[in-house]
Amino acid sequence: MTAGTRIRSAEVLISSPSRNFVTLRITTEDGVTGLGDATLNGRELSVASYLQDHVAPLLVGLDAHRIEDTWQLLYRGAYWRRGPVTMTAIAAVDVALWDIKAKLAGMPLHQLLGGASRDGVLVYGHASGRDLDALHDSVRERIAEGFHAVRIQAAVPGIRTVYGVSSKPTGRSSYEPAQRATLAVETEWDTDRYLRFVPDMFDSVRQEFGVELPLLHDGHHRMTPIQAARLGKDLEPYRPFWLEDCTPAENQEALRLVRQHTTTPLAIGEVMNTVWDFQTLIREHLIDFVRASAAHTGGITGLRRVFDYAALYGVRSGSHGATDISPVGMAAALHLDLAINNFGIQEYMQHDPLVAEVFHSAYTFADGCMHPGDDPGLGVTYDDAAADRFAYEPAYLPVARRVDGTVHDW
Ligand code: GCO
Ligand code: MG
Repeated sequence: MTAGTRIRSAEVLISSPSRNFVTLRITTEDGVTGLGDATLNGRELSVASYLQDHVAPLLVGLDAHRIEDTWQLLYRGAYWRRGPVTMTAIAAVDVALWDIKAKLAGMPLHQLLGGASRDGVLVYGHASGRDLDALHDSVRERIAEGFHAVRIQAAVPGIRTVYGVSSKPTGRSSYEPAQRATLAVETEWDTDRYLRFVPDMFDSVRQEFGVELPLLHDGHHRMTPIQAARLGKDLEPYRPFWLEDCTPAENQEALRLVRQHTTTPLAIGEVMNTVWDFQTLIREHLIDFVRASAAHTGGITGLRRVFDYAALYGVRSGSHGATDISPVGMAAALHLDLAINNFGIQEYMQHDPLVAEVFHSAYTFADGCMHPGDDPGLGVTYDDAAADRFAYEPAYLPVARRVDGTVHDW
């Protein structure tokens, strides 16, 4: 090992340009820096502490080039395996080390992952509305911005507030699930109303925008398997690109039931953290798209493992790209998306413009597709001075209760 590539420091950076982000910066003896996204929405400080108190001291002095070995050291060496806090922390280290390696190679990261398999990465944007007219307006906005695929969510008549729907009439940055507050906001839930409404929503959007526009929808873990099977069947005439997180899929076997009843493509995985969480889902062909993110699934190393396993079974990628994935996490996803063969689609929810004051990223969006850019490494830099202007503020994801008061999956 050359002394210059030893890790000199690992700093945890917290900033809140419109929302909270936790970022890890690793610096080598020679002063080469790498960034990793360590943001776990609504539980940010737990990962910050995990990194600061337990991981950073272990990293100092290690060779920054030894990515796989460091991954194994942090995964096996903790004894306590898996879980979102651990895997987000490991992800941050892993992505920062890939950033460093690619910078040292003088190449954009995707070159180290095998090079580009495509010219650009198809992304989907978010459309939502408090009623169907507002949803149509929102779809129109996304199309005007250049999106070729759109996720549709709308308020369900009879339910006060619901996941995925903006509190403002239109606008891309108007929906941010995490609310800055010391207590979680409570939303309402009624599955029967939802199941009756969603096919009507698809019908109205298909009538307005035709059959060709790829449409996606997020069920956000709120259905039982038989309810999900019902919805999947009801949506078949509208040919959704996918139905996302139809059930709380940590019960992987439950998806057998859904699958027996519907050919609607299924996407699952934004709350999963390792390849083990996908083992049955992939091996039994129970899903069509892996929804995980590099930021929560052990980084480039962890997510690549999932994608390569998925490729054996014809399952494609569909990485999580909500606003709680920082530009660093987004860049990591885009480099992987560009390189792998079994890419499907990438979520691009678009950050508030304030985020670009702290994170300067090389990635671009045009004509429905994104590209990570050709800067060496990830192509993202962190502006410390700007970050200092946005202090951390406690924020929580909402919780949901059924109409009788019972806690439900949000
Ligand atoms: C999505 C997600 C997000 C999550 C958020 C939680 O598909 O974009 O479901 O909206 O709710 O990332 O932190
Ligand atoms: Mg989702």
